[in-house]
Amino acid sequence: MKKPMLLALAALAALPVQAQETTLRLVSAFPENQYYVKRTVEWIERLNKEGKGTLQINFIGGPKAIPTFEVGNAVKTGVVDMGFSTGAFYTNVMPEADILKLSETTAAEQRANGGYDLINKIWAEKGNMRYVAKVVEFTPFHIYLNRKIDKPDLTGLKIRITPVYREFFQSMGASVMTTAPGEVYTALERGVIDGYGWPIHALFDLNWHERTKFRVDPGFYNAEVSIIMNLDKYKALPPKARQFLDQQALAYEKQNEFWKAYNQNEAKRQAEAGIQTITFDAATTKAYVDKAKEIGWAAAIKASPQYGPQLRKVLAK
Ligand code: 173
Repeated sequence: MKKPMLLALAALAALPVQAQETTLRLVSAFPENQYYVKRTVEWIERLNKEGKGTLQINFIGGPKAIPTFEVGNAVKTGVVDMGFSTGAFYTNVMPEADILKLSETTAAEQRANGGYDLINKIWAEKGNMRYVAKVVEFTPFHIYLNRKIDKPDLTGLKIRITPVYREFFQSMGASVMTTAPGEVYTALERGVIDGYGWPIHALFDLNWHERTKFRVDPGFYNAEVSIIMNLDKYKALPPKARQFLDQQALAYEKQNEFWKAYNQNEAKRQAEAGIQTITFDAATTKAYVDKAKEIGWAAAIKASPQYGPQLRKVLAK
């Protein structure tokens, strides 16, 4: 080998490994004290340990950094690289985002049946986003109330919502008010709302159990919480970093069975905290669950005549 070549090789070898390291900034649309967020921060810590020299994620914070309903746009425009959010929080980017709550197939099934690819096609086209992984599932939503009802009728009640619950709750006569999770405690405390829509879990993270008397059973839909990423940033990742991210995110998604036992325990904790369940007779219960689904898909297809029906094929059972 000629001397200049050797010198060039020596110079290459001396390059610090960090030269290829990419750092991505991630914000959470959920409050930082929510367990989801803590679990994701732990995932990031592990990723950062293994990703030295390849990929690092810098957790910026929660809604104090970027308000809940702005995280989607921040990811779309590249103000931040990544978001930890749910579709209902970024319907201002694309109405399709909220349709994922209607998933009856699992994230794993959606990876296999074309659903994950379809979601990514839509997210890329309409949101300039990569849908990296779903990390909360197997989690129904419920109505929580401070006034007792004996049938699925919310007439005269003011209920906090996000887009997840809008059409279903309105169909039961509720008057609705959209707020980020961070505003629910104060709204309950001040009596501004009589109840709220929320998953089976995470009441305790935000102390809402202190201000909640009833939960209506059964639940409906399937909470979806995921990691999303600016598409340009995703495409610009060095191949090794992208592979590493995909693999780490998929490993995280594969732990979703975790939520099954977690949710059972959360229901138990709610009972122990004195939250009473409201149930209906069998026929009313069936009508309630069927109506949630019917109204959800009708709204989805109205909001996205183009993609609603395609999503239904891969999400519904
Ligand atoms: O109620 C909500 O804030 C909401 O839409 C949601 C969605 C997924 C997980 C948790 C909450």
